This record gives sequence, structure tokens and C-alpha cells, in this order.
Amino acid sequence: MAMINAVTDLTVEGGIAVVTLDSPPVNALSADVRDGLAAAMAAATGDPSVKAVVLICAGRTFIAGADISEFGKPARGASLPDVQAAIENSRKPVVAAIHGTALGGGLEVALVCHYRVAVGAAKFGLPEVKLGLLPGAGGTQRLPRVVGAAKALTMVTTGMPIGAKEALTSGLVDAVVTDLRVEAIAFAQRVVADDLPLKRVRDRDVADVTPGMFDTYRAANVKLFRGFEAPEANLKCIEAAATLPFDDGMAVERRLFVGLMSGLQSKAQRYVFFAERMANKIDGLDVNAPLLPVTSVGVVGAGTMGGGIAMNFLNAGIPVTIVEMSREALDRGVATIRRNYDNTAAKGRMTVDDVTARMALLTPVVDLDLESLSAADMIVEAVFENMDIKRQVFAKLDRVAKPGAIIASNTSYLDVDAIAAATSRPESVLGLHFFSPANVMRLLEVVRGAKTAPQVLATAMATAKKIGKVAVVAGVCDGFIGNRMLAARQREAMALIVEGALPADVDRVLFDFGFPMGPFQMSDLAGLDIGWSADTSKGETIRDRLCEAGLRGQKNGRGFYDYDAQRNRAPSPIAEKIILDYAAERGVNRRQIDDAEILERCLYPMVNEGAKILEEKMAQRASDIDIVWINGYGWPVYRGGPMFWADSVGLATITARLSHYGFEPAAMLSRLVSESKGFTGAV
Ligand code: T1G
Repeated sequence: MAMINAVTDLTVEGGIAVVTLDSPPVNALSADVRDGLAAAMAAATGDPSVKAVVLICAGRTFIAGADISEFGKPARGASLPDVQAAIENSRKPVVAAIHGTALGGGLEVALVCHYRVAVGAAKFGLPEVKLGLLPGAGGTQRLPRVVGAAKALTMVTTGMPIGAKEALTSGLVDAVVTDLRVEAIAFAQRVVADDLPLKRVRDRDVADVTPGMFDTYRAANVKLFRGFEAPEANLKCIEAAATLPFDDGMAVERRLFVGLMSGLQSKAQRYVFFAERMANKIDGLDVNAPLLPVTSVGVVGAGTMGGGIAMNFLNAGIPVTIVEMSREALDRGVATIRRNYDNTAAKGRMTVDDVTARMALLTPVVDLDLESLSAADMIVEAVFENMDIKRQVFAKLDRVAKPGAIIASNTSYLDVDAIAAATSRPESVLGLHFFSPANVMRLLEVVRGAKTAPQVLATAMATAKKIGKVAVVAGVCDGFIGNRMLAARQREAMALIVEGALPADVDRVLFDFGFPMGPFQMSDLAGLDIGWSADTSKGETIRDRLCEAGLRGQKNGRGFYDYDAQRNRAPSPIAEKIILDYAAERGVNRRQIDDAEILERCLYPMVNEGAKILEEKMAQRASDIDIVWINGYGWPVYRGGPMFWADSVGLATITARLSHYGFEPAAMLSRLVSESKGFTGAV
């Protein structure tokens, strides 16, 4: 065996040079990996005893792409196109042996190999569009030449990977094997023995190109790609592959890649890639510290949230005992879980056996004393948002839960420390704030109480990753991170419609900014009467007035908008009159408010609140706030989140505009401006 460099070694077995990359965590195409590959190919092709080459990776995966952390830095080492040319133009067959995830530049390296073999669990994708980019190493020109234009179009514009079975049927891999290394070497030996051709993908034509297919695809995905620059650029590259000679198509790819790479959207999406992974890290905590076991979970409450929360654990293969106070409530909750799974199976996204297996892990119990939860490693309470009720439940859990069990509340704004104080073990208590629908929304605010033990917090974060959530640590304050900033936005949105804007104006501005919907459409969707009661309503707010007038939002088809049976909406004249009357009663001279003011007054106070959250250490880092807003509140990912976006606008501008609108800029904001710094250091 020859060590080519720190991350590459080469052995020759039976005339086959086996080049092994070993660069944890994901064998990304760093400068060292590229140098190793280039040197290994030179060694292999220069060694007369070598008849063919197998390229394989150690560790959890084949090359998972270019090294994203090198982007934007001065180029080092061998260039990827040179490495690829050495492989593609080799006079000796090169076989890629693939396990784990062959993604981005990794798949592009595999596509210059003459043959590809893979294990059954391998995945193949070009996810660059998720980084605001496109495959910049020939993927947009070579992939359609293998799998056809239509499949390539879907793969590069959505970034979704395909599995080994689909890769085999589409010709992306030549064989699916079980013992990768052994069978890849055998495959290479067969290629030599049978003198099979050196199949260069670049020499092929693009199949299944149909007239108008690109415009049809564009039109069909307007909604999905709204606001993003990268999908269209990816589409243009596949179009070039279908219409131009290979090298001309490569030139189109290069030009569009460079354009995206230097753009703010890709900078934002690359920032989000690392921010999402950083969010799972707890400052000051040893990542190797032992965690508590979470092999069984209890859920108190089988309502909408309780049911969704239970599904997350069932999906991860963790048995759940779900408890309700009455049979009727329990049966309703379990039926909803069952229905959700049946719907997913009906859409082909899981099998009937999967449904049966998950439901088999669920134990529904009517249990007023919660005794049935005495063996659970983790218990999540999801009962009505009322402090007294929550404290009663936690007092009960304190009596029944086993020592060391983690007891969590799904409260979305109540004081977790006050809830924990209802127990004798506040160190085992924290908040797990799931977002509705809890089995769908990726975000989880993990609320660290004043007495939450580090091991409990770390276990909760690890469990969140296990159930497929993006977890962010939040401190105990009103509304934690997300809802606290949302309240700042909602307050301003309400003020704007009193002063002169209309709900549809505000919603349009935030929709055009990239949110899936604006604050008033969102209020209608959530229900105008959340936390409202006719008994206590005094008509003090516009929402009071709307509810007093019988408007409830989408659920009764009347809110800030009127909704028809197909849920199409039109501004409500009743709501508008209520707003105008409300303003008149307060002597407000309504005025024309332009879009820029609407946007600034909705988003700048959010940023200001974000700064206060950081000052108070209610969030570990600015990027965590961005991850909360992107995964829980529809902030457009191509704008990087409110704190990254603020940096891109310029904190001095934001501070000046906040003062202009009468807001007191947060101390941290003023300090960063004085130091000419930003929140994230990423812009
Ligand atoms: N570059 C640098 N670091 C990477 C990386 C990459 N491509 N992929 C992962 N990491 C780090 C990550 O930050 C984390 O670090 C650790 O690896 C584990 O990742 C020319 C331009 C492979 C499916 O977009 O999707 O090729 O936090 O926690 O959940 O056309 O990582 O531990 O310090 O995510 O098991 C295209 C990105 C690049 C794939 C594994 N490739 N990676 O998921 O682990 S652009 C991608 C992933 C490109 C070319 C272009 C996932 C994964 P740390 P993890 P995981």
C-alpha cells in the first residue's frame, strides 16, 4: 500500500489499483483530496502492472461534494476539472465504488469514471441548488447524458437524491453490489478481461428531450422556485446539454456557476448550511459527554400537538405511550395519527407495513394519574396552554417518572422555570417547543431552564437530531426566540394598518419579500380567536373587534379576507371598515404608506428584538435565530435569515431607520455599528 497523502492511499490488487480516500467526515473534495486523487491517478496510470483503477472511500460515505468550507477562499491544490480530466481520459478503466451519499462534486467525479458500482443503500444527487448553486464540475452536462433530460432536470432543480435501485434502472450505476470493495475489484477485472470499452459519459447524447419540455417544466414550478435564482440557472444548463455540443454546454455551466457563486443568495444558503449544523452544538459542552438513554417516550395529551409529537418518535422507531384523560379524546387522537399515516401511505411515501409497524409502537392509555409513564426515558407534556394545568401535570409527573427521566413541556411561550418549579427535579426539566404540524415542521426550540442539567439539554438536542428535527437552544423568556420576534413584527403590522396601509398591502410586501404568506393571511389561517373569549373581549384591539363581529379567519371563511369554498381569498370589506372605524375613533389621519416603509417596519423591529435576544443570551448565536426563522416561520432561505439579512442590508442603515420610526435600537445593535461589525460575520 502506498500512502499518496494524508487522505489518500493506493494499493494494487490483482492488477487493479484501489485508490481509497479517507477524509472525514464526508470525504469532501478538499484541496488535499483533489491532490491525492490527482497523484493517485498519475501513479496508477504510470504503473504498467495496473490494468484498471477502483476509486473507493473509507468512512461513512463516498465523496459528498466539493468542500463547501473552501468556497470563497483562495484556490489551493489541484483543480477539480484537472482531476476529472485525468480520470475521464485515463487509458485504463476507472470504476467508482459508491456507498453512502455520492453528492455534488462527488457524483460529478463518479460521472467521469468509466463505470460505477454501488451498494443498495447508496444515494446519488446534485444538491447544489440547495446551496444557491448548480453543479459546477460537469454534472449538468454529464448527468442528462446518462439518466436523460427529464430526470436530470428534476434532480438538479430540486436537489433531491435518488436511490441505488433508480440509479441502476436509469443507467447511472452499472451494478448494485453488497461487498463493495471486493465486487468493485472483480467488476474492474471483468472490464479488463472482457476488454469492455472506456465509456466516457461526455461522448453520449442526451436522451428523451421533447419539444417545449423546459418551458413546460418552468411553468409547472413557478410556485416552487419563486424567489430563488439557482433553479432557473440549473434548468438553463440542462437545456444547454440538450441543445449544444458538450464543451459549449460546459461553457454555459461555468458561466452560470460563477454568476451564482458570487451572488448573495448562494452566500446566504451556504451560510444556512453551516448554521443548521452549528445550531445543534451547545457552547461550552463537551460533544463527547455521555448522554441519557431515550429508548421510550411518554406523551401527555393526544390533541393536535400531542399526536404530531408522538409521530416523530414513532417515525424514529421509538415506542411511545400516549396518555389522555378520556377515552373519547384518546380515540380521537389515535385516529388522527392513524389517518395521517394512511394518507402518507396513500401518497406512496411509506408502505402499509411501515404504518402497521409505527402504530404497533404506540400504546394509548386513559390514565388520570400518569402512572403508565413511570418507565419512560423522556416525557413530553402537550396539554392546554395554561400555567396552572401545566404545573399540576408536572407535579404528577414528578411523582411517577423514574429517576433520570427527562420531563419536557411543549409550551410555546409559558415560563419553563415556573413549570419546573412544580417538581423536585428542575434539573430534569426543559421545554421542547414543537411547531404545528409537529410531525412535519422541522424546527424544535429546545428551551433551557435555569436549572436544566447540561446532560439533559445535550440529550434533548441529540434526540431532536434523531427524530429529524433542526433543534435550536432557546432561553426562558416570553415567546422564546421565534414567537418573541414574531410578536414584534405583528405589533408593527397592526400599527401599519391603523395608520394607513391595508392588510393586503402588508401581506403583499412580505409575500414579495419571500415569505409564503403575510401576517394577516397567517392570522386568518391560525384563527383570529386563539386566546380570545367573548366574555372578556372589550373591543380594545382590531382583533377583538373582528372577533366580536363574528370573523374567525379561514375556519369560518371570514377574517381579514373573505374565503370561498376553494379557499381563494379577497380583502374583507367588513374587516376594512372595522380597521377604518378603529383608526377614526383614535383620531388617526390615515396616510399613504409605501412598500419600503411597510417592509422596514415589519422586519427591522424583528432584527432589533433578535439583538436583544442575543444580549440576554436567550440564543447562543445569531445564526441560531436565522435557523429558527427559516425552519419555523417561513423566512426565505435565500435571504439567510433575519440576522444574516440585517448584515446584508447594513446595521447602520437599520439602526438609523429604527430611530427614524421611533424605536430604541438595542445596545448590541448600536455597539456592532460602532465597531463596524455584523451579527453573523458571514456577509
Ligand atoms: N463540505 C464541507 N463540509 C461538509 C460537507 C461539504 N460538502 N458536507 C458535510 N460537511 C460537514 C458538515 O458541516 C458537518 O460538519 C459534517 O460534515 C457532517 O455533516 C463543484 C459546487 C453528506 C448528507 O451539498 O448534505 O459539490 O458540523 O451533520 O446529517 O458541483 O452533510 O460535524 O463540523 O450534515 O450525516 C454539494 C452537503 C457541495 C452535500 C451527511 N454537496 N452535505 O449528512 O451529516 S457543492 C452537498 C450533506 C458541490 C460541485 C459543487 C450532508 C450529508 P460538523 P452532517 P449528515
